[in-house]
Amino acid sequence: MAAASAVCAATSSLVRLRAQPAPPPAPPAPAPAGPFKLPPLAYPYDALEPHIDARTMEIHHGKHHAAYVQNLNKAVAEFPDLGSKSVEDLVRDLAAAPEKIRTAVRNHGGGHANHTLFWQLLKKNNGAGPGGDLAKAIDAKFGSFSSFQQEFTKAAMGVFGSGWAWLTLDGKALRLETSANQDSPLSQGRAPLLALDVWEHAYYLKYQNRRADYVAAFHSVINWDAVAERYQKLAA
Ligand code: MN3
Repeated sequence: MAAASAVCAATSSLVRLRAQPAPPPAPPAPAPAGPFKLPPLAYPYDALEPHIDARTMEIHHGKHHAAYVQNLNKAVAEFPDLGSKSVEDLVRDLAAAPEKIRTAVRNHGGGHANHTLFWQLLKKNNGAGPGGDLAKAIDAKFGSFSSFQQEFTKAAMGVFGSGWAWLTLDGKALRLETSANQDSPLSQGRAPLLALDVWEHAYYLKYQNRRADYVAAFHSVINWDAVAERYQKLAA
């Protein structure tokens, strides 16, 4: 027995010698510090179920939006003056951004601004539409709320590839428009009231290629109170 133990001990010290314990995994690189921050969602990831699923919200906010913020911070790192501007101001005046980072500001600044707004406009509405002055303006522009819904859906379906559908203010007039990639109507001098992300990352987990189903579901999670509040403030 003693001999067997000795062999065992010798073997295990050999094993210890040969197989050094693996070093602990390196901690993930800390996100580079920067002036722009990922705003927390004001509701849980599952708040929009079943229309927009929790897993999509978690990845969309925690990975995709976070990446836009991170890449924007990287872009502005050598231009500290830009960090004192709001992301909306950066996107509103792309020409003012140094040429070297103008495309990054357009893409990642746009991505940050667009998503920040998008999250604020989502809430299960149980079929309720807009009220007040916005309702009147929608009726005046589109004929009726249901015509607006159809037109908005058509616009969202018409975005080829990745982009956004928007209800914006052009001066004081409502306007339906779309943009490619992360381009924002802010860069065109217009104020976004309602935004719909039609990048596949916004819906693929639940809807795969069925953008029409996602756009139909979106109408159930528009926070019309928030949109009406924007209209009140921006069209005043
Ligand atoms: Mn997105």
